[in-house]
Amino acid sequence: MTDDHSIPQNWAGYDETEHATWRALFARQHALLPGRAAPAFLEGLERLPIFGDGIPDFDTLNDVLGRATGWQIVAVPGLVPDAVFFRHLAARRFPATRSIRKPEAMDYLEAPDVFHDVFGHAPMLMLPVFADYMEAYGKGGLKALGLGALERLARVYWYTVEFGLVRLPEGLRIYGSGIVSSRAESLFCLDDASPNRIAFDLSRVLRTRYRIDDFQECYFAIDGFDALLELARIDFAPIYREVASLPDIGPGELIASDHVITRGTGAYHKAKL
Ligand code: HBI
Ligand code: FE
Repeated sequence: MTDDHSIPQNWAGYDETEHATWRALFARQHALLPGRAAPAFLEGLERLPIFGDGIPDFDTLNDVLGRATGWQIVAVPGLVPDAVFFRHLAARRFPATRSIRKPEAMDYLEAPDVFHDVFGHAPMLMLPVFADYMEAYGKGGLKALGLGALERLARVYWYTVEFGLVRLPEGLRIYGSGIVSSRAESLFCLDDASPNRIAFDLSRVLRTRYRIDDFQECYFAIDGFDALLELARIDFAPIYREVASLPDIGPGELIASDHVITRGTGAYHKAKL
C-alpha cells in the first residue's frame, strides 16, 4: 500500500465466485433501473466497458472514463481516511474498493465493495457536470477539514452523490450511488409511501443528519444536474457560518421552509422502533 492507500486491482486474482457475484448484482440492477435511474446514469453505464463477463478491469474502464472526463478509478483496500479520500477526488481519482461482497450477503453491506464503488459511482463520472462536482467536493473536503466542518460537508455528499434524486420533466429519477447499487432502496426511494422527498436546499442539507444503517427517511431532489454546477462553484464557508447557530434536523423531520415533493408516512421506520 502506498501513502495514497492505492493498491493494484490485481484483476487476474479474482476467482469465478467473485465474478459470478458481480454478474448477478449487475443483471439485477440493470433490469431494475430503466425508468428509475436518471438517463445520465444509464447512458454513462452503457458507454462504459462494464458489460463484460464479471468484475471489470479498472485499466479498461479508465481508458474510457479518462477520455470522457479525465477521471480514473484507483483500487483501495476499503474505506480510506477522509483526507486521503478527498485528495484522490480533488485529483479526479475515484478510490474503489477492490473486493466484492460474499454470495451469502448480496444485500447488506457494512462497507462499500467494488460493485457499489464501480457500478454505483463510475457511470455518473462520465457526465461532465458531475465529474466537475466530484472534483470540487474533494477540494471542498480538504477545506472543510481545516474548518472543522467535515460532518456538515459529508451530509452534502450523502444526500447528493450517495442518495440523490433528480427532478426531471418525466418525474423523479435516481442518481445516487448508494441507491442504484441497491435493489431494495431503488424500489423504496421512489415507490414507497414512507420517505419524505424534498427539493434540495444546501443550508437545509448541511443541517440534516442521515442514517447509515437503513433506508433513508428523506431524499433530496436536485432540479436537474446543472444544480451541481452551482454547488461546485460556491464557497461553503459563509454557509457553514450561517447554519452554525441553527439546530440539526433529524433524518425524518420536515421544517416549515421545506419544499416538499412527497410527504412520507414514515411508516417504514416507525415500524422498527
Ligand atoms: N473511502 N474508499 C472510500 N470511499 C468512500 O466513499 C469514503 C472513504 N473515506 C471517507 C469517506 N468516504 C467519507 O467519510 C467522506 O465523504 C466524508
Ligand atoms: Fe459510495
